[in-house]
Amino acid sequence: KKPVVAIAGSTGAVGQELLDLIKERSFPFADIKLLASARSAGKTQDFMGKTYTVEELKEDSFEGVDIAFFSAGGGRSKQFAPAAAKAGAVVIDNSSAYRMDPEVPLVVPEVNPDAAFDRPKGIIANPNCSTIIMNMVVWPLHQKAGVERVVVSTYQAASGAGAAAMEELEQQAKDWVAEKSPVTQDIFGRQYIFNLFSHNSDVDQETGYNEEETKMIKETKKIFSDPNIQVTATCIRVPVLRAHCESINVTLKNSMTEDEARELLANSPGVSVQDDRVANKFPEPLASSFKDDCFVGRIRHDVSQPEGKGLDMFVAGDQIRKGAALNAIQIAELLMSRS
Ligand code: 2RA
Repeated sequence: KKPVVAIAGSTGAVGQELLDLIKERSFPFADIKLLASARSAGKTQDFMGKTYTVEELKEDSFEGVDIAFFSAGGGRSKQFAPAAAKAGAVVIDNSSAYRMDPEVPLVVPEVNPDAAFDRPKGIIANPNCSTIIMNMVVWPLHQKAGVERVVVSTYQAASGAGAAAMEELEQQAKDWVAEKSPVTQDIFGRQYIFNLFSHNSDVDQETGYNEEETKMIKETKKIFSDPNIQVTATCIRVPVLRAHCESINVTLKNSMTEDEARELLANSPGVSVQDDRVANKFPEPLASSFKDDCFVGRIRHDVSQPEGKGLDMFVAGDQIRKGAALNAIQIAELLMSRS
């Protein structure tokens, strides 16, 4: 039976990517409901030869819906996901609203697929984009050699802050060329072009960690079902449009050489190795944009550790695809594969 699919937040960057992926991956559906704010209600969108009208997201929007994707912010998820689940839909929520809820599985299909089938609330949470991208390359190493500790530094794209942030980055480039000073600064309140800055999420005044860093730490422990894995993160916003990059250092329990790591990662689902030292060709955000895989390179023995004990690597992944919409669609495909 083909599912009736709803997309709450259909007009946003992730909502639009979900539609693109439904088409691109021939995800089966009997009907699609596009849901958004009252401001967007009434807008039409042509999709696969049919014209759909955006409806206002309401409690009763989910009658007959089988799969409800949410990407409309944590507040909307808190307000409407329970009603969607009550109406019988499986909710796949891209917001942070339910990620740490013990009754809500937090799923990366390549890592913990079975967790998706234990969902007491009828809700499955999609992890934070920077967490997904890091987990995609750390998980195979953790399975094979055991990872004691992860140190990750992120280089996060504008897309993580939404379509408006991407538009402002482009506008700042135009302002710079036009010698407009200061450049347009509505989203981040500072110059973004030719600059970088600590991730714009709130900072814990006690620990000094921001919310993005805390998500990477807590979500990884939940997704890996390993409260003992030690993670620390520094999350930075960089002037790149839609792919996140991450520098990752792991400390291993059991020995693994860089060649073994490279071989393992090359055979890991959803991961592509780009590690050409001769040509100095390694993952880049532009080359990784609009791609499904997470690209990993700079794989090397960590010389500050005994041989086999530590590895350094550099990863790039499309924030809107694997970081959000693709992971959500893959969760839905996983559900369909076992229904
Ligand atoms: C960001 N991960 O990149 C956060 C939210 N998508 O800003």
